[in-house]
Amino acid sequence: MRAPLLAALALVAGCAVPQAAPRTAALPPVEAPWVAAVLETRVADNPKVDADDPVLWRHPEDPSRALFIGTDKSIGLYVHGMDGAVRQFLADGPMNNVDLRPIMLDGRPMVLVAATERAKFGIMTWLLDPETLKVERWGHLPTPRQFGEPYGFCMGQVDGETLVIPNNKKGAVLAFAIAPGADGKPAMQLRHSWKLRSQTEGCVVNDETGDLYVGEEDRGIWQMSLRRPAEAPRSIAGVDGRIMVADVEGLTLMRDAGRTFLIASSQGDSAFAVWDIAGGAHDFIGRFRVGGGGIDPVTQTDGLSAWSGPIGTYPEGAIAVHDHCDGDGHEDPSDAVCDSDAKQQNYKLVDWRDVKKALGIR
Ligand SMILES: [Ca+2]
Ligand SMILES: [Ca+2]
Ligand SMILES: [Ca+2]
Ligand SMILES: [Ca+2]
Repeated sequence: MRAPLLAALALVAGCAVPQAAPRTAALPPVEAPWVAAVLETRVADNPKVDADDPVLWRHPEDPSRALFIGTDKSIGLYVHGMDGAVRQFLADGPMNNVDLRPIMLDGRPMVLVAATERAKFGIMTWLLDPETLKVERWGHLPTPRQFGEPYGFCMGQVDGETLVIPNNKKGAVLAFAIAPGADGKPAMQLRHSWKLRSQTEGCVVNDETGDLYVGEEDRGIWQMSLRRPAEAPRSIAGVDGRIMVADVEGLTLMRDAGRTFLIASSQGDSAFAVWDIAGGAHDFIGRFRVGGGGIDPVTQTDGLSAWSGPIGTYPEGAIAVHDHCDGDGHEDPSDAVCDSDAKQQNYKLVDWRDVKKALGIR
């Protein structure tokens, strides 16, 4: 496995660098209406939660059985119930981004949860049992030494293979196939690699099309193909100060009535941008912010995760978003100042119907 891996990493270094993302003249940011969060996460015994990236999940047959998992960049992984309270904490080291996909293990349906691990440099994996809703450690998979600290992360399932996709602060993106090894522990093999110019982080896979979307924090959003990995990355949206204000952070997909929406965190102005990507087009729909309704506003938004269709008490879907500073709800939503040193970072949950209403999506 070592020789092909080294060859693949050499390929990463020599891979064609895509053209610069388009930049437009200095126009003001596109208006972003406020959407109130429905609830937020709470960690009663840790005032310094260093939240970064969430992922939502629900039982395939029972939408009321749902979870809300979030990384803590300093200490591990929190599993929340849909009321925001902590169900489980896994002290498995500093985690950056998290994602999940269903897998079969010994003939049983399980959910593979995985996150980039920042201390030992690798991918930490857990198994979520859909019947007990318990998350248990599965194993740590080191990423190649030359890759350095794995940073952003997402997963995909394309043509029968489950993929774990870490990226790093130099813009290298690696896609590994992951499966149980002979010992029952996870094993992974490098499949594809790409190289963008600068720091990448947020990413998401459209399992239906095999498209991978990666955020290059200072430059914009790129689309690569897991089915045609030799194709050069294509620019979907540049950091233009209007729709996207650096950094580009989390990326997620929401499917609704035959349409697929790409949603991105515009961290620089604490907003979220939405595109309709059905049929390979990327039509900009609008932007929104999260705040109001008695829950403090989301600022310096980082990771996010959408669940399409019924989950918990949300009949059409929900979006979990990171907030860098959890206030008491009495803030002026237009005031982005919040003393994050004194506050916990947390995750807010938004009802997709409220986003649709705000953006006029029918
Ligand atoms: Ca970042
Ligand atoms: Ca982040
Ligand atoms: Ca806040
Ligand atoms: Ca709050």
